[in-house]
Order: sequence, then C-alpha cells, then structure tokens
Amino acid sequence: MAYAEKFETLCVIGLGYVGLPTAAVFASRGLEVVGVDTNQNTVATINSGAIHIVEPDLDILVNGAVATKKLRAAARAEAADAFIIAVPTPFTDNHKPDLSYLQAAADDLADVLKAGDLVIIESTSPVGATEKISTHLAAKRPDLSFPHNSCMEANISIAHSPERVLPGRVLIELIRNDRVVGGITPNCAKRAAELYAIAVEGRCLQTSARTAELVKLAENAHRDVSVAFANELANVADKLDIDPWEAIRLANHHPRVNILNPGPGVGGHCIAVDPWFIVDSAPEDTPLIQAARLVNNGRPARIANAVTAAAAATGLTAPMIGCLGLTYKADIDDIRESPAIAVVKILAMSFKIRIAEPYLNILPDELADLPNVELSDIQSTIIASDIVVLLTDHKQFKTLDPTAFENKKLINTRGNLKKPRNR
Ligand code: SAJ
Repeated sequence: MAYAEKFETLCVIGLGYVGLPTAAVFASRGLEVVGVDTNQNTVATINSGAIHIVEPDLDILVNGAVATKKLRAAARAEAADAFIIAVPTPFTDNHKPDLSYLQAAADDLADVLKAGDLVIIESTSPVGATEKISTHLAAKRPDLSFPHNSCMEANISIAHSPERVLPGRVLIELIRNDRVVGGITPNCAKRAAELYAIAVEGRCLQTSARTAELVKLAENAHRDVSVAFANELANVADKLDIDPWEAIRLANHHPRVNILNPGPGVGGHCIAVDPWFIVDSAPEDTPLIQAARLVNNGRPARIANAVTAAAAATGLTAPMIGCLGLTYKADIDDIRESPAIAVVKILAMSFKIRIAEPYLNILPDELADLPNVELSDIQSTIIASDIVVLLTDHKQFKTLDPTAFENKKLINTRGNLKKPRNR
C-alpha cells in the first residue's frame, strides 16, 4: 500500500486540554491543521486567535498558528493525511468506560477517510478500544481496508498513543516527553511514530495498541495508588495526633522512599477516572487499585469533618467558612472531579461559605444554586471567614502574608511539605 510520502495535513478531533496544544504544536511545525470541536464557542474562540482554557504559553502559540493560517477550527472533521482523536473518555455512574465521544469522533472522520490515512487515538482508553474503533470504522467504510483484519494489506493505519502531559506543563511535556506509540500492526506503529517525529523531541517507543492502552492506565493508576498511600498515612497521623507533613518529610530522607503529598483527594479527568478502566477489565484482580480509589475518594469527607470539628470549637452559632481554591490542582482552571468541590458540597449542608478561586469567574453549576455559597475575592473571603480552608495551593494563596490569617482557624489541606522529587 502506498502511503503519503510525508504528512502535510492533520485533523485533530477534540480541542480540549490535550487536543488544542497538540494541534497548535503541529501547526507550528508547518503542518496544515484543522482542529474540530462540537462546541461552537470553542471553534469561534480559536478562530479569533484566542483560547478557551488556561495553560501557560498556549495563547501565544495558538494566536501565532491562527495568524499564519496554519491552524483553524471547524465543527466537523475534514480530509487530512492524519487524524488525532483527543476527546474525553469518561466513566458511567457504575465506573464503566464511556466510549461514546470516541465513537462519535470516529463517525465524524469516517466520512472523510481515504486510503493511505493514519488515525491515532490519544484519548485514554480501556484495553481493546483501539481495535474496537478499527472495527467500527470498517463497518462504516467497507470500501477501505483496516488493520484489525487485513494486517499488512490495510490501507488505513490505526494506532493508540496516549497523551501523558501534565496540565500546567503541557507544551513542554508534549514536545519533550517520550511517547508510547501502539499500533494495531507494527506498520501502524511505525506510521504513527513518523507523524510524532515531526513535533516530539522525546523518543517514540513502538509497541502494540493493547500494550499502549494498558501502559497509560498503569501510569495513572500508579500515581493514584501513590497519592492514596500518602492520604492513608495522613488519616493515620491525624488519628495519632502526629503532623503528617513532618512524618512524610522525615521518611523521604530515606534514599529509597519518596512519599507523595496528602491532600483533599485526587481530582482531574485522568487519575480519578483511569484506574477504573483497569478495574473494569479485571475486577477480581485489582484489590489494590480499587482500595486506592476508595481512600482518595474518602478524603473530602475527612476534610469536611475536620472543618466541622473546628467550627464547633469556635463556639459560634453560624461560623463563616472561607474556602480557598476549587480547581482540582494548583494554577489551572480545571474543576473536573475536583475534591475541593466535593468538600464544599459537604460543608454547604451546614455552613455559610465564601469561596475565593482566582481561575473562575462564576461558580460551577453544582454550587451555583446553593443560596449559602458565594464566590468572592481572596481578601474579602479571608476577612469575612472564621475558618479558612485552603483546598488548592494556587500561587496566589502561597504568597499570602501569614498575618492575613491572624485570629482565624486555618485548615491547610495541602500542607507545607517540600515537593516530592517527582512532582
Ligand atoms: N495529588 C496529590 N498529591 C500529590 C500529587 C497529586 O494529592 O502528591 C493530586 C492533585 O492535587 C490532583 C490529582 O492528584 O487532584 C492529580 O494531579 P496530578 O498532578 O498528579 O496529575 P494530573 O491528573 O494533572 O495529570 C496526570 C499525569 N499522570 C501522571 O503523572 C502519571 C499526566 O502525566 C497525564 O498526562 C494526565 O494525568 C492525563 O491526562 O492522563
């Protein structure tokens, strides 16, 4: 099968935290890139040269790519040499992977797919999803041949290359991180590695699609288990009246120990979700991964209990609780699966709450209708509150003068630990 000599056009489906930076980086390398999103506002914002998410330096890159006409956004997929799918893969209420966005993206590109094209799934996926998408596409396009059933003869290449970028460092990690590139066939992996070689300085490690799927899930489950260990230790230390931060800092002096930071729980669309994809594949074989999820999901209630105890100790009938931060981690605007929101929801059942969140202009939907919850600025939140709960360690909070908390009870869920080595 003759493939295009080189990749000149790219269609990136899903313009979120991964898809948009990916589209912009490839555009900056000279490819003609169209980014696709079902949200009309997102399409309009990007076509105006602006961005709809907070990520360092992304605005400059997108603005330049749009100005030079290398990048534009559209509502539907368009013909291209290669397609990258970067749409969400959430879970359903009973923790099963929801592949509906992935299938919708495949349906969209199926109409414009042509012989010689490469399709890469970057969305985190349960093992077997890439082959399922190949089967799905084959059913829609019987005129083309696909790698799951025609091996080297296929005229479409399909691969899974999971994104591994850390929000807040996306542009750096997109270029510098090694990539795992898993093809349905070795030829698919080779083609996908050729595409990434245009933009990625890290190594492109070729493997099968199924292995690449598990690798990504394993990375995030590993992180979840590691944070769960820190959180479990914090639960124990709390009960024994020991400062968990001091205990962990001292333990980390051991040359082979590197305990992560406890916190209010694990949020984000990745680490709080992906371990369930492994559990779903092998429920009986994953007691550790399931336990980690339970430990991390139990943290918001523990924090809320600590606040309730502190509130009782004030002797006030209606103490005001000030919450600093709502996003799932520092210095970004992402609130998906945020444990800070879980804490606020519990506290809102009993207290009046003020929230300071420098990365949001309005309260998230799940808090917006609560009459006793109000979004405010940092200073007014602290001044008006009897108890201040630091939930997200944004830089705006870290630089606050400690005297701001005089006469307040401060509950700092992010502690004062030095950063672990791999954070
Ligand atoms: N957290 C702690 N204590 C820690 C570290 C993290 O409580 O010591 C919490 C954070 O506050 C946050 C959650 O864990 O709520 C997740 O944050 P994170 O910084 O660990 O990770 P994410 O979700 O922002 O990004 C992860 C990364 N995966 C790994 O580090 C293995 C990133 O490389 C992936 O690309 C990303 O998931 C993804 O998209 O899958």
